[in-house]
Amino acid sequence: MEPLKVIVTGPVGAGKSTLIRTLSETEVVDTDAAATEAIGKATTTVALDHGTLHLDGHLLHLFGTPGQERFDFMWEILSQGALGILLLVRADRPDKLPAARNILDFVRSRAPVPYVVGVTHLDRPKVWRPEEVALFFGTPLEQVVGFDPRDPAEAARPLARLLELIGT
Ligand SMILES: Nc1nc2c(ncn2[C@@H]2O[C@H](COP(=O)(O)OP(=O)(O)OP(=O)(O)O)[C@@H](O)[C@H]2O)c(=O)[nH]1
Ligand SMILES: [Mg+2]
Repeated sequence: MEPLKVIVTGPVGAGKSTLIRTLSETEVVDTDAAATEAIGKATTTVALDHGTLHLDGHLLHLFGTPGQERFDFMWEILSQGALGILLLVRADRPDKLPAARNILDFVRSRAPVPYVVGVTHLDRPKVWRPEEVALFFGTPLEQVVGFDPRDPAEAARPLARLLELIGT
């Protein structure tokens, strides 16, 4: 089975590493290090996450990026050969959507492939609905999926949608 490379990207704390830990069928490689800035959590990805998953007859290799801009050279490296992009954004942090758009534009300029916007933290107060996130990105609503990356029953949903868009 030809592995299909998917890049999981988005701002700090969106849930990229969480998603890969929830879904991976192989031992996850992560590179979380103690956060040196106040980012609302103890650790942050400094290079990449890697995990694998069988989904709808495909073998996916998931590569998670760092969220911090100072590691943007990794966005470049991890974009190479990606066949799909999953951009994660927090529904309760609309102030971070411009940073998310910056990452999406960067990755799509290197890998012009289908993308899905995964909206996390929908259980929190004062959230943006997926419809509003879709409007922000100018993305069709069917490319925007609300889900909880901590929940094994939901975590594969945005990836299933991405596979439909890739159309393999
Ligand atoms: N309440 C809530 N918490 C969530 C949700 N999704 C993820 N989290 C939590 O939010 C945090 C996300 O952290 P990470 O998975 O490290 O985020 P990341 O995107 O890898 O961040 P960086 O590597 O720092 O860029 C974790 O503490 C998760 O448990 C959600 O839908 N709701
Ligand atoms: Mg991470």
